[in-house]
Amino acid sequence: MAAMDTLRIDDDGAARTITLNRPDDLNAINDELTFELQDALKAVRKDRVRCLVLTGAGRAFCAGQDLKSVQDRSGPFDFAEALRTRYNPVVSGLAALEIPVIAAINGVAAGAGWSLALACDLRIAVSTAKFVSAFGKIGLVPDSGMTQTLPRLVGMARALEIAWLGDPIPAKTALEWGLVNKVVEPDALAETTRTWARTLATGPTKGIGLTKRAMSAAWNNPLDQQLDYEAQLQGIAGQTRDYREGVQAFMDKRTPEFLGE
Ligand code: T3D
Repeated sequence: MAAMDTLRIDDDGAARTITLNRPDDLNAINDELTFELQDALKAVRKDRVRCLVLTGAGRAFCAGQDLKSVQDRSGPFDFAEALRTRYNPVVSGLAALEIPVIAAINGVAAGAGWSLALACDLRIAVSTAKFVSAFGKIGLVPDSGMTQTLPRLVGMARALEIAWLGDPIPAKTALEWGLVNKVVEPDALAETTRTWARTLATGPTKGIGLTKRAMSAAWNNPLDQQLDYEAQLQGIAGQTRDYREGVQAFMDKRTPEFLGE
């Protein structure tokens, strides 16, 4: 993959970490970062990565749209087009990855930066992290999927409170509200994330990916349809080498060696 200006990419076995790397601007999202992130997600698929971690360099996870760069926009700006070409492919790209995606939230997450964290499957936050909707304070609508992810996680009333009042949500509250899976002290973030990422990257990747597909579809399916969909996906998982290995390892009383196929 070509070197990137705004991202750092590190591999640990089949786990990959993408680090938003504009720490002087709290990893705020400029045009270049969105396009590099789109390319980085395409590379994840191509390189057969089995777990992805998204994190930020420095003291922030991500402060959302780079508000310094919007000053350079001239004339009437096409926000809809900007979202469709810049942010939306990133969010749908994350959702389409049939591997676990973990946000390692190392500090503040605001605006579309928080949306990115919400677009991940699992979230581990440091105890000093805070979450700020930010959109409302500048007269915008939450975007990059936040109007869907937030009410699904916390319910409509809390989602609207977050969007309208805009008060920063501390990590402790985020945990209580189900916005993050785990809160750790800052010096434990790297190790906790590595442990989860290694476990997931050496798991039965096909079954893990199909589980994500099934649970995502469940939002829109009536029960009968979902039961049928589970049966269909089990038909695929049951044909994998990892399923046979899992059963064999159980019989042999040993740890299974999953290859992700
Ligand atoms: O425009 C479109 O294309 C549509 C898409 C929209 C998507 C969006 O994300 S809209 C929302 C954009 N984000 C925000 O409105 C967040 C603005 N920032 C903040 O509210 C706060 O900075 C934070 C809550 C993120 C952090 O607060 P704090 O107190 O920890 O830090 P700070 O002192 O406010 O900021 C530190 C520096 O980072 C400061 O720079 P300076 O003064 O030291 O040179 C600040 O200007 C800079 N910074 C923070 N956020 C951004 C930023 N620079 C550019 N863009 C930012 N979003």
